[in-house]
Amino acid sequence: MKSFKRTLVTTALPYANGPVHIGHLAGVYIPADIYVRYLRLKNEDVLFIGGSDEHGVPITIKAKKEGVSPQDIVDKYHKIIKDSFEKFGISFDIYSRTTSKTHTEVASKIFKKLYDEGKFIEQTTEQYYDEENRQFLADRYIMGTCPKCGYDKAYGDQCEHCGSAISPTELINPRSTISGNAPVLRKTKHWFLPLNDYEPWLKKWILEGHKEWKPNVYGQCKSWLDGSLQPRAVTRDLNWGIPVPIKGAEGKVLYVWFDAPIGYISATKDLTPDWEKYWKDPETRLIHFIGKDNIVFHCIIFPAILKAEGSYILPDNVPANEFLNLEGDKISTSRNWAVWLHEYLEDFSGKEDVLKYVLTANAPETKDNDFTWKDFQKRNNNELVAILGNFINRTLVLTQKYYEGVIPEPEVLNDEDKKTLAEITNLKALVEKSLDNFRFREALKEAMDLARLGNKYLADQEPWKTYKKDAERTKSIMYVSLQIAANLTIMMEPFLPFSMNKLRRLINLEKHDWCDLGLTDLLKPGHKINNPELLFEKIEDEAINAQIKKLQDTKKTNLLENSEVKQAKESCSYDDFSKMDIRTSTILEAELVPKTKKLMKLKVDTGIDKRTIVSGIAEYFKPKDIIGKQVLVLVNLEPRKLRGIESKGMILMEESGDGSLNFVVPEKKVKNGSEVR
Ligand code: B3M
Ligand code: ZN
Repeated sequence: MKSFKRTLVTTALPYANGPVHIGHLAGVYIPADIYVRYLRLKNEDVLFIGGSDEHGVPITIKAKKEGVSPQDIVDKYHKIIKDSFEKFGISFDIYSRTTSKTHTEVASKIFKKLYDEGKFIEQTTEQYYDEENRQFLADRYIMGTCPKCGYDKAYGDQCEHCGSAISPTELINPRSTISGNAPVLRKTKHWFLPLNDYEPWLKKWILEGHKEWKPNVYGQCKSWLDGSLQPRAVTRDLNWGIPVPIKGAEGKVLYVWFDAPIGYISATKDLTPDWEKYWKDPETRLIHFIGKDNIVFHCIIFPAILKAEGSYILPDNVPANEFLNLEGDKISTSRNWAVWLHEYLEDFSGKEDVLKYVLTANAPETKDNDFTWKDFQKRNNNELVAILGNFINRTLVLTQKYYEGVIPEPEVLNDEDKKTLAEITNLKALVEKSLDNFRFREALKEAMDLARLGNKYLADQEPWKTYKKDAERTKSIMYVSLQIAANLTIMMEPFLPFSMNKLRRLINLEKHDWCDLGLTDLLKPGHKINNPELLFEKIEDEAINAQIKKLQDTKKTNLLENSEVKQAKESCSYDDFSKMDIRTSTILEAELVPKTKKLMKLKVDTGIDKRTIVSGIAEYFKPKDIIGKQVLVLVNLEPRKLRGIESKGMILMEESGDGSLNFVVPEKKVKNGSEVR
């Protein structure tokens, strides 16, 4: 294997058009943070780069929606994102932004160099233009009917109904989402990177040279390279972004996917005057942590840009993750279907490590995974509290109780003790191997095995029993347990940094390097530890139910917002209408129909008679709540049998589209049997 002197770790730059959520964390930021903390513990030379992606159409769309400027949007969300990462303990060396001055300079310089060296091709194409607003329309600003499925709200780049990728000129009846008018085609000039020219080189570099990349990453690259690569436009007609730094390109900006990855370079430059060492010395190892939707940009397009430029190194690995779903549904910013980091930090203050733990234990490393609040609670209570927390607590409490917090001097260690201590080194090797290969969930499981080992050791040795009859044996047991606890502060540090900080404080231990992991005298006899405190607390149902309720409310709001008002039915004559005999009636009795979910059996007074009606309202109302209620009943509907009960008539209900039902009632109480006309 090639040896490196230093590592540069980058994480995808989140668009500053919304806060970050658990999907971002699980896919990108938590694994990157674990990796970087691990390398730092090994005293390696490593830089950890992050920042906000502040250009591109997503920002302008959000600005339009909120009626503010793009700059307002990025200022707002950059701050929210940066603050929440900081509180959560994502240990960036710099968290920058692509609207910085340095970034404009670096990106412009790279573009200019490629342009001057003739690395782009110029092409004039026809693009949709909004004449009223005098601007070219980005794909997302054009809507029309999908040529594949007929959905009439398809976007210029994709139909969200059938999922097909489309190009704006394929849309039937296109319209500008800005003015609502039909756009016209107008000629415009752009610069393209001829990716096709880089195809042979990319094939060799990735398909032959990087077989070790994760199968999901390698597979996606292969399918791109097996198709044929096309020239890619690196400029856009847009009024938000880095101006194209050449004459004759007024009103045009760099394509956001051209400038965003260059953001990694500019951020490094803002961080250190030594930045070139990290970007141009082949002894630097460059690693991009990203989500699966960014693979083509990081493995194909950005490397092609760097290759064309000529003086930069290329990524050594791109450990992209799959997606995390939330309670069975795809996470979606626009549908507010997410657990937002800044909200989690408020709702679960002091439990940053719990989310890190759960999202690592359940990371979507090889396939999409699901986050559920119940699982979150279970992993906290059954793993963090019951395994790690329990081991530490028992060890510290017993040390306090038996020796007033002073580490005992063991006379002899028996075979079991020695075997247990030796196991630390074995586990260390496993954790290292997993981390070196970006298998974080496996690494975490192996690190937890050290706590499991500690628990088993305590349970087998039973110091609470030996204490009464064998003082020497007890000392050995406690000594071994304390060394395991001390080693946990190193092994768990990359995963649970806040908790290990606390644990070090509890046992009065300074921070140790990874190379000390495995030492069996980290805590020397005579060393005094502090009073025990709990490392993790149980999470009660109440907190979890509140989160589940929040999501349920989101679902309801979405349903209501997205439910469309149905088209009017065909017209009917007055005669048709007057055939219906609708009367005010009062519900006298109500009971659920056994073995059904939806049906309720009602006895109603229609003023004409007292009759039975079976109604599909049981999911929305409780019998006791509707008795005595005045309602409207279609009394001359043909009787029919439901579950063996004859139903005569129908109660009129309003259906709002969020899945709920409401009774339609007279404004004030009236005589039963009054007609509705
Ligand atoms: N902002 C897309 C995303 O947030 C994009 C990543 C840029 S990485 C250089 O998924
Ligand atoms: Zn479609």
